[in-house]
Amino acid sequence: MIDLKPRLSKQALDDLPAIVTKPNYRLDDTRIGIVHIGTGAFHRAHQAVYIDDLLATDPDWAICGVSLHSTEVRDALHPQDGLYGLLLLGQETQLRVIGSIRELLCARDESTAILARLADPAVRLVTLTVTEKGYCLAGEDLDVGHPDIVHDLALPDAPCSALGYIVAGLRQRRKLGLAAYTVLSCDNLADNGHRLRRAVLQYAQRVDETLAAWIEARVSFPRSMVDSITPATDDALRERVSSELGCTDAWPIQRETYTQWVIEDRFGNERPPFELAGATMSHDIAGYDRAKLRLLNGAHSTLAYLGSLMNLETVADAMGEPLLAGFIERLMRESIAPVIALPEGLQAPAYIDAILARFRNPAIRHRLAQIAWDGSQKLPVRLLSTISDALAANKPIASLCLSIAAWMQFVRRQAHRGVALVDPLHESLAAMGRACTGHAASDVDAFLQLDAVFIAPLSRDARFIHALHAAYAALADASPAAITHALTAAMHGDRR
Ligand code: CS2
Repeated sequence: MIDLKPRLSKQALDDLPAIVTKPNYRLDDTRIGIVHIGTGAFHRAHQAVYIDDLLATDPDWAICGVSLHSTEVRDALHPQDGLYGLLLLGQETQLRVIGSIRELLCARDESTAILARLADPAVRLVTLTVTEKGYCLAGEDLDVGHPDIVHDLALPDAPCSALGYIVAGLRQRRKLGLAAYTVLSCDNLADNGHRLRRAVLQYAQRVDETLAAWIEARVSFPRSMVDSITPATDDALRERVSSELGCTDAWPIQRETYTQWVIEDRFGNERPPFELAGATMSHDIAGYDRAKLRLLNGAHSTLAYLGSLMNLETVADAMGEPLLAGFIERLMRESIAPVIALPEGLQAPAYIDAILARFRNPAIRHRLAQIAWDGSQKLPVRLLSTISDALAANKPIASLCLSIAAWMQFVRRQAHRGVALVDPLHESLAAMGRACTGHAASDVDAFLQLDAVFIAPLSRDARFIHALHAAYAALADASPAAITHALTAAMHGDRR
C-alpha cells in the first residue's frame, strides 16, 4: 500500500494532533551550542530531551549531532528537519516531537563541517554517547593498537574516532586562541569522565605533548550518570508513531517514562542550566554511577544471558519467570548491594524495588538480545568489579559467577549455532565458543585468557576460578532445565 502521509518536518508541526507535545520554541530561533558525538537511540531518548526542555528559555544550546560511522541517522532525520517522535512508555503513553537536534553531520563525508563546528566559539560543550567500545580502551589505558587510533595518530587532522575528533577540535581552538569546550561523557561507564580524560590525554600526548599539557590545564571532563531504558526502534514503533502523528517518521524513539541524569558540576566553559530540565548537578557522582551500573545494568546483563539461554525474548518475559525473577532480586539485594558504597540519600531497598518495577514494565518490549550485545565490554564494569569487591570483603560470589558463566554459555551456544555475536571481540569469542567442549575447567580457563575482559588479580584469584568452574558446570548443557537447577543451587550456595 502506498503511504500518502507527509513526512514529519517543520511545516508539518502545525498540523500535528493536539495530543502530541511539540517543541515550545521556534526551531529557527535556536543556535548550536553543543556538538554531540553518537546520535544513537539513547542520546535521542535522553540528553536531547533534556535540551528540548531548555530551548524555550535558553535557545543557545541546540545540538549538532555527529555520527562517526553510519550515515543512517542523518539520512533519516535530515528530510525531517532533525525532528523525530519520542514515545514515552509508562502506565500511560505520551508522544512528543523532539526538536533539539538542529544539525546532523556524518564523519564519513562531512569531516570538514564537523571540525568547523568544533572550532565555533558558540560551541561550549562536546558530549558523547559512543558506548563502551567507542573509548578505544584496553583496560584503563588507551588501546594504541586499535585500528581507529592507529589511523588517527597517522592523520590527526582527518580523524575517525571520537577521541580523534575531540582532540582535533581542541587543537584548532588552541591555535585560534579560543576557549576550550568542556567534554562530557554521557556513556554508561563507571567513572566515565575520568576514563575519557585519561584516554584523551594519552592520545593527545602522542599527537603533540604541548597540546596534551594545554588540554590537561584547560579542559574539564565532568562525570555523569545516565539512566533510562531505551529499547531499539522497530517497524512496529515506526508504524505506531507515524500513525499517531499523521505523518511519516523514519526514525522515532521509544523509552520508559523514568529518566535520570546526574552530572558532576565541573564545567570549564559555560553550561546549559541542566537542573531546570530535571537533571541533578552534583559534586560527587561516583556513588550514583556505581549503584546504577552494578545494580541495574548488572541485573540486566544477567537477565540477558540467562533469559536468552531459557529462550525468553524480553526483559518483561524474563521477569515473568518466578525463579529467574527471584534470582535477580536476590542477586541485587544479597550479592550486589551489600558490597557497594551507595551515595548518601540512596536507599538500596527502594532503589532495587524501583528497578524491579521498571524491569516488569509491561508497556516495554526490551529485547534480551539487545542487552546481550557487547558483553566483553559490559561485564567488567557491570559484574566483575562487584565480584572483586565481594572477594575483598569475603562475601559469597556464587550467584555473581553464575551471571558470568551464563555469558560464557551464551557465547558457546551462539557459536555452535553459527549465530554472529554483536561484540567488538566477536571473532575471538566465536572461535572460543566453537572450541568449547562443555568441560567446565577447560572452557572457563580459555575464556579467562581474554585479558581485555578478565584482568588480574581477579583473573588469577583461585576463589573466583573455582566458583566460575562450578557455575559453568552447573549450567551443564544450558538447557532450560539445567538453568532452573543451577539457579536454585546458586541461591543456596550463597546462603550457606
Ligand atoms: C542495557 C542498558 O542494553 C543494555 O545493556 O542494560 O542500555 C540499560 O537499559 C540502560 O543503561 C538503562 O539506563
